[in-house]
Amino acid sequence: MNINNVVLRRMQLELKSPFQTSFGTQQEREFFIVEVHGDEHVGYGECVVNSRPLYNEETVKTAWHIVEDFLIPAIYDKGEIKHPDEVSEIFKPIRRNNMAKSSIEGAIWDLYAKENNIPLAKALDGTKTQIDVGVSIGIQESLNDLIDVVEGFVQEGYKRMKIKIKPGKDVYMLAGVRKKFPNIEIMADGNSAYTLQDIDIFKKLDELNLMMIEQPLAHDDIIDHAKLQPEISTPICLDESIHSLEDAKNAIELGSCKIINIKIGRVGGLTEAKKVHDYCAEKGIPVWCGGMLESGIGRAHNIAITSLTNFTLPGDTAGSSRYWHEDIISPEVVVNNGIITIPESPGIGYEPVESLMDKYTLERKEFLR
Ligand code: OSB
Ligand code: MG
Repeated sequence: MNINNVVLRRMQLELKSPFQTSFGTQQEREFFIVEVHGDEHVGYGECVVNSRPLYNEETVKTAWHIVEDFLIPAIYDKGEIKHPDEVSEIFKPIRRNNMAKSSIEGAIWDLYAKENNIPLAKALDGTKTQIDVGVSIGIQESLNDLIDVVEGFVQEGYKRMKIKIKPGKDVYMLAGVRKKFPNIEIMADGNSAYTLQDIDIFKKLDELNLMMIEQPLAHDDIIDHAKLQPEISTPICLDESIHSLEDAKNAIELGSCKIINIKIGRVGGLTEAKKVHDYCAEKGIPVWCGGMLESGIGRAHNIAITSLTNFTLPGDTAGSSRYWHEDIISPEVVVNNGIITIPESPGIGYEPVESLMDKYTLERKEFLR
């Protein structure tokens, strides 16, 4: 692969409705797109970082700085790259900054798949042709509001409802939803808002037949989660705590979780995400693909990795229309009865629309080799 030029675009999209988690509310989604220009094709990646360092430590500004000043130069210094698995090796001396690394690595995977005329899913050795999807629902003002939102997504066919919780908006809200919908798949996401002191809350949630509870305890913890898991029969799923294969190994070894949410950006790219997937498969730990309120470009990468066999649980990869009035790709991501069909065209399989890309671009910078 020859990489002749890299373009960064800082963009902003407006969410259809505000998204509230235990760490804050979001209406605008600021992020950036990486384009890697080869001889004949362009590969696209999305930096799924947020404007503020509330989910993890990176921000749009820090990630842009790392990509501009360290990662692009590292790629240009390397000379020719034959396979995208080499990218994580090239980035190894640079500590963490996983979302920054993942953005450019993802673009190089897309370019590689396009140059080989195969779908990204196939380049990753994915075999599924369709994937099951769920939806992530932000914290709502009232139980009635929450029930209305859940009802809408049940009607649309989503395979599971992930409901965000925080202290004061947990047992009451979830018990109310469970009562109204006795037979649907429900899970909770605590986004690190609790401690072991909250054991009574977890015991009550444990009675609601939830698929899992995602990241209830601290964002950097695996010890307390290992203490909590034996106290409840609902599986714990880790999100924030897992940044690498190493983290996944430690968490599984300690018994901190029974399920892992894989986010490509959080683990530093598709190569590492695949490693986490393969290890979990070996250990009998099911995984699913988490989302970061991506545009269609990041979403396309999520869809591609979900084609791997051990992604057995529905992910957060909802359709474009769940988030945006208009997405920046064509076709948009469509969910039919809770299912997305994996595209068969080369690369990510959805074409960024130049005019829409320009419409939502706040800042564009080119880095010629
Ligand atoms: O914890 O999974 C999370 C969004 C932003 C940051 C963290 C999380 C989320 C979501 C949304 O849950 C998932 C999505 O629909 O993209
Ligand atoms: Mg989460």
